[in-house]
Order: sequence, then C-alpha cells, then structure tokens
Amino acid sequence: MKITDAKIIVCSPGRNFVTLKLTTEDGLVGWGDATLNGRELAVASYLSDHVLPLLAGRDARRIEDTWQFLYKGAYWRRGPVTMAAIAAVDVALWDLLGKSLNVPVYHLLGGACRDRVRVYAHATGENVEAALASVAALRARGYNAIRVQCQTPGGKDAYGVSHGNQPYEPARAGALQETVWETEPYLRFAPQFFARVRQEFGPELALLHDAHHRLRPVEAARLGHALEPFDLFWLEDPTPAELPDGYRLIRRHTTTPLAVGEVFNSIHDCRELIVQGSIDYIRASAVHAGGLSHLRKIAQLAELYGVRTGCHGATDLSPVAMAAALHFGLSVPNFGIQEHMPHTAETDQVFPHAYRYQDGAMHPGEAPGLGVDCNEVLAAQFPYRPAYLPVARLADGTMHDW
Ligand code: CS2
Ligand code: MG
Repeated sequence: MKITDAKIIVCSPGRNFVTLKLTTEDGLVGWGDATLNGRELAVASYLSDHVLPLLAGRDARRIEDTWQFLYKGAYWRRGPVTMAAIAAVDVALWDLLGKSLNVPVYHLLGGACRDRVRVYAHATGENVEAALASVAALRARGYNAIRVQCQTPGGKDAYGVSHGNQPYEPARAGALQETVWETEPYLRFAPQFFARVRQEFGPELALLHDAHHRLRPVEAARLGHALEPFDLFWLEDPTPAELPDGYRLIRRHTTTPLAVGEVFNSIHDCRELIVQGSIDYIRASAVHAGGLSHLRKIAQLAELYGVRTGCHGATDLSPVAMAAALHFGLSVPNFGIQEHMPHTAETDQVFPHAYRYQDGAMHPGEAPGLGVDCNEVLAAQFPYRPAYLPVARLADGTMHDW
C-alpha cells in the first residue's frame, strides 16, 4: 500500500488548522492534524519542506517504522513542531490502515475497553453568576464533568473566559494580546468561587479547573489544599511542568488530583512526573505528542503507575485530532476523561465526521479509519489568518506564563 501523494491543507474555518492528506496507490486517503496553535506555519513548513518529500513510495502499513524513521532520521529530536509533524503522519497512517481493512481505528488499537468516552466541557464566566449559568447550561446538555473558569473580580482577560456569547478561542487574529496576571487575587478568589459552585450544584458534579501554568509550586500547593473541600476532579497545569520537582512539592501538600501535559510532545516530558507519582492524569494528545503510536506508549507507561489519560481536546485540535482522541479514548485501558470543546459550525462543515456527543459522553463511530474527512473545496474558502496566543505579564511588566 504505497504512499503516492502527500499534501498540506492550511485553512481557517473560524480558527487556523493544518491538515495532512496522504493518498495511496489504490486511492485511499488518510488525514492527520498538524495544528500547533499560534505556530501553525512552522509545522506546515516542517512537513512540506522536510517530511512529505520522504514519504513518496513508503508502505503506508509500516506505521511504527515510519514513526522511527521520522523521529530518529531527523537527528534533531522532540519539540512541539517536530512532534506535531510526526503526529500528523502517524495519525494519517492509522486512518489509512483502518480504511484499507474496513475497520474503525479503535479496533486496530486493541478494541473497545468501554462503551463510550466520558467527556468534560468548558463553563466560563466574566463573573460568578455568568459562570454558574454556564455550568447550568452544560448540565442541561447532559455533561456530568465540567471545567469551570471565572474571571477574578477586578481583573480582566482571565484565561479560559470567553466574552459575550462567543465560544472561548485564545488565539486572536491581528495584534498580539498582552494580558496582566495577578496571582494573589486569584488565590483568594478561587476557593470562594468553588465553594459557591459546590453550593449551587452539589457534590456529584465532576468539577475541573485549569490554572494554566500560572502558579509557582508553593502557590499551587496552597491552591490545591484550599480546594480540597470542593473535591475537584482535577486541578490542571498548576505550575509549569519543566520542573517535575515542583509537582513533587505540590503533591506533598494536597490530595487535589493533578493533571498536566497538554504542552508535552514526547514520553520524555511525562516520564518523571508519572514515575514519581506526582500526577493523576496525563493530558498529552495525539496531535502534539507524536501521534497515536507514541500516545499509546505514554498511556502504557502511565498505566503502570495508576495514572489515567485526560487528553487535551480544545478547539485548536481539529476534528481529525478529536476523532483520533475518541478512538484512543475508547480503547485505552487507563482512560480518565476526554476534553470536549465543540468546534464551530464552519469547522464541522469543513471536517465532516462520524463522532457523536450524547449525555456527557462521545463515541468515534464505526466508519472505517478515523471516520473524519476534510472538504478541500470548502477549506479553500477559509484562508489562513495569522493569529497568536496571548502573552501574560505581571502588573509591573514582568513576563509571566500565559
Ligand atoms: C487549555 C487550552 O484546553 C485547555 O485545557 O489549556 O485552551 C489551551 O490554552 C489551548 O489549547 C492553547 O492553544
Ligand atoms: Mg489546559
């Protein structure tokens, strides 16, 4: 089953996506997502200029060998750009294999370990009442796990808070947005806020919260401890994870479950945190961490240490990545939960897909391969627009983690 054509489609149906299309000699098409939010063109170039020319003539069924060829053959290993490029090829090859055998990808990953994939949605609010209303609306749609982000009173441009009734989309076209971050008001507000959420919605609802790398380890330990009465499902990215020791410190001070890893791009980013027992959920995704082949290895390591998956699934991961995540989530034994940020209608039109949401869970469907397509004619109507993630500074202008 030789690869005869490979191309990149960069489009922007509501936000930018980079999609890889592989075609085989018998006319099968496989899709991969290569979207790296705010750095899309870097991955498009890495693929177009350095990877796609190497794929022509390769046997599409040699998935692991292709992964090793692209990883070891580059000499310069790891990093978000390289691993997103490898991921796109890997996911497209799994799509092709499923199509060639006329089975959904989850069958190739060992078959279903569950009937459906539990998902969590995003509730946001510029104030407490708006955030509570957002939770209530998601409850009404059947979600039983909800991430809640609320603007700290007196602040602005809080991470994860959408404005108006627009879905949250951090990357913005045009000028780079600089936001101001203040830790102390947030540390005082968050426990009060979650006390209110629990009072409003009771103990059963799974509540998640994303600190988005903003805290120093001891601040994160303080927050985790203060949130213990509210029994969070997880506290995400409490501190930048380049320092695994920081997670060990947090772990010593709180039983609030910890989730990390959406910015990870290989098992080497995850290993120490998993082996040290410092985290409860690993958030690495099939699009940023080297594809399904590598994500499976991360999950297998995590399984040995009782760590569960909680894959990233924001809107900057395309429906191709969402489909891959659902096939993975259906089949991985140590599944935790899957993030679900519904895409815009435009995106869903460009990327028709078999996956469906129902009552707080999703299923990838039974279509051969991933069960997702890319309408290239429609995609061409939404050309790329430069858009960047915001940056964060402290009030005195010091650069901080966004
Ligand atoms: C977030 C994302 O989904 C999440 O947990 O951390 O919104 C993240 O900020 C974006 O995916 C960055 O592109
Ligand atoms: Mg996050």
